[in-house]
Amino acid sequence: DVYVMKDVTLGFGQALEQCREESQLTEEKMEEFFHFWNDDFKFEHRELGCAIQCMSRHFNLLTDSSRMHHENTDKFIKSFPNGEILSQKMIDMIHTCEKTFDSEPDHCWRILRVAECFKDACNKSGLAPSMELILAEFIME
Ligand code: BOM
Repeated sequence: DVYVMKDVTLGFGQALEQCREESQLTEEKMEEFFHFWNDDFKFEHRELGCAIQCMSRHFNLLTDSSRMHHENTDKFIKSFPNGEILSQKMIDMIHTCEKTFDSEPDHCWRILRVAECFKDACNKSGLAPSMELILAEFIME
């Protein structure tokens, strides 16, 4: 559900700082990863795709061909509270998106398209956490 998605996103976002420089993602292009779920979040900078690739690598979620590593992604999602209720669904959605954009040879661009497709799929299935929910995390701290 949306609470699990919130936790997984925020966990994944922990790698942003390490990856920002390597991906040449300026603060101007993206402030914070939790904006990912904002309705007006833009999927237009190739550097964002490179940053998501770097963040995925940080958690060992990619294969040698920069596709999702299913087993490691399953373990990663299940490392969050109640992750097991969402793991297979998320993996299926990401994999379906990967197949749609498989002909894109540039890893950064392909991953950017996959991320956008994943977000759309989450919105359609009611799994996207609202920004209110994400921000509540920071207010409660
Ligand atoms: O083909 C490469 C697969 C990489 C796809 C990454 C899509 C995810 C976008 C970022 C949102 C992340 C929230 C949680 C990710 C858990 C895997």
